[in-house]
Amino acid sequence: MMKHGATMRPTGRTAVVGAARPRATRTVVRMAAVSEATTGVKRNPNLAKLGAGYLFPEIGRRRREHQEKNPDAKIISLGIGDTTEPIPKVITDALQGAAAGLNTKEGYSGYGAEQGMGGLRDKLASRFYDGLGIGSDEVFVSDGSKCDISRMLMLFGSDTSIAVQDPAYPAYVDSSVIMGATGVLNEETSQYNNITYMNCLKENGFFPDLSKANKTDLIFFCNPNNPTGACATREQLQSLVDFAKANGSIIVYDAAYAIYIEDGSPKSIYEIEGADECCIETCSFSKYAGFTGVRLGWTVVPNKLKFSDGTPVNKDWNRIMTTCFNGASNIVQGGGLACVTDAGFDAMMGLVTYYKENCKLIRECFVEMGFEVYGGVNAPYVWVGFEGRPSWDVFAEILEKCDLVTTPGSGFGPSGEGFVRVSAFGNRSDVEEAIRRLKKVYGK
Ligand code: PL4
Repeated sequence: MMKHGATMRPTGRTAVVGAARPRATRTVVRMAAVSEATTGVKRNPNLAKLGAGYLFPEIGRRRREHQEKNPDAKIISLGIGDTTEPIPKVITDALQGAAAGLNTKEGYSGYGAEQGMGGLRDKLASRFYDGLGIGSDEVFVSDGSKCDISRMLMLFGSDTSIAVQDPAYPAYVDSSVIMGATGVLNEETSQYNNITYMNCLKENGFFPDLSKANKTDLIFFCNPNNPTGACATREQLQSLVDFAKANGSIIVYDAAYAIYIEDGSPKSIYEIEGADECCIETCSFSKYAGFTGVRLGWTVVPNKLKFSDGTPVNKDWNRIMTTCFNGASNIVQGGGLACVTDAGFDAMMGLVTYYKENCKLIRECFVEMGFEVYGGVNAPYVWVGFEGRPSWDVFAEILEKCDLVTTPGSGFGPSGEGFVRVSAFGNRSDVEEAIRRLKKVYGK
C-alpha cells in the first residue's frame, strides 16, 4: 500500500511530497518489486518493516539520477561522509610492507586471531585509552564500526529495548529493525514502535533530556554526533552514564569522530566515572586515517561490564566475534599498527586538520548567508537549518541548483527535519567550488 502523502513516480518509486509544513519524512519509499515466487521461503518480516531504503545508497541513487539528466554537470559531493584525501605515506608504507611480506616465508600469515593482532590490541589500548584502565583483552579489532554495530545487535538479540539520539547515524535504528528488536514504522511519526527516540534539538543543545527518556536496555549514543556535529560536555556525559547505571542500561558509545574534538571535551566515554560498568565503545580508522575503503576499526568491551545474570559482556562479544568474524585483514592491521605510532598519529592529525579547515570554510559560508549553523567545530559535519522546509526538498533544490550533494536531515530521524548535513570530507578545491555555487544561489 502506498504511504500516506506519497505519489508514484514514473520510475516506479514513490516519494513523499512536500506538505504545507515539514513533517517527519524519513526518506523516499520504494515500492517493493513483488513478482511471482520462485521458492516457498517466507521473507524475513523484519526486513519488511523497513520503511525505506538505507539512506546513503538512496543519496547515491539520486546523485546518479541527477547526473543522467544533466550529463555535463560537475557534481560535487559533500553528502556521504566519505574521505577524499590520500592516506599518509607512513601508513601506506606499512600497508605495502604487510602486503609484500605475504610473498615471503617469514612474512606469510593465514587466518589470524578473530579479536585482532595482539600487538595492535596493545597499541590501541595504550594510544587511545592510556590511564583509563582499558587493557588489550578488552579491545577487539574489526573491519569497521558499522560492522560492529550490526554484530552488536546479534550480541543482544531481538528481545532488547533500544533508545537512540534523534537524529543519529541511521545504522543503529535500521540494524535494530532488521534484528527484530523494534515494532513497525509508525507512518504518522516516522518512528518505529518500541524505539525510544531521544530528541536532540537546538532547543536542548542537541543533548537529550534524560528526565524524559524511557528506561531501555541499550542506548546508542554517538559523540560527537553524526549528523548534528554536537559534542557532549564532561558533565553531560556523566549524566548519561549515571542515567544508564540507574536504569541498568548499556550504552553503545560510537566515538567514530572523537579525534575531531578540539575543545577539551572527553574523547572516550571511559574518561567518565562508572563508564566501564555500563558502556561499550566503538571506534574506527575510517575518519582518522582515510580508511573508509581500507576498513579497520575496534570496539572496547570492558571486563567489568556484566549482564543481569553476571555474565561478562566481553565473554559473549568474544563468542560473537569468533563465530561471525574471521579477523581484520592482516595487511590492513599492518597499516593500523602504523596509525598508532607517533609518526602515524601525527599524520592522522594532519588529515584531521585539513578536514577541519574545510569545516571552517563551510560554516563561514552558511553563517555569512544568514543560515542557522551548528556543528563543524568538534566534528566534521556542519548542520544547517532551513527552517520550515522539508529536508528532502532542500536536498533536491541544492542538487538541482548547485550540482551539490548534501544529506537531508530527516534521513537521520524525524528530529532532523528542516536541516541538511554538509560533510567536510571533500577536497579543498571542491569545497571552495561548492561554496561559490551556494553563494550564487543563496547569498544575499
Ligand atoms: C556511508 C557515527 C558516514 N556506507 O567506516 P566504519 O564502518 O568504521 O564507520 C561507519 C560509521 C560508524 N559510526 C558513525 C558513522 O557516521 C559512520 C560512517 N558514516 C556518514 O556519512 O554518515 C558514512 C556513511 C556508509 C555507511 O552506511 O556507514
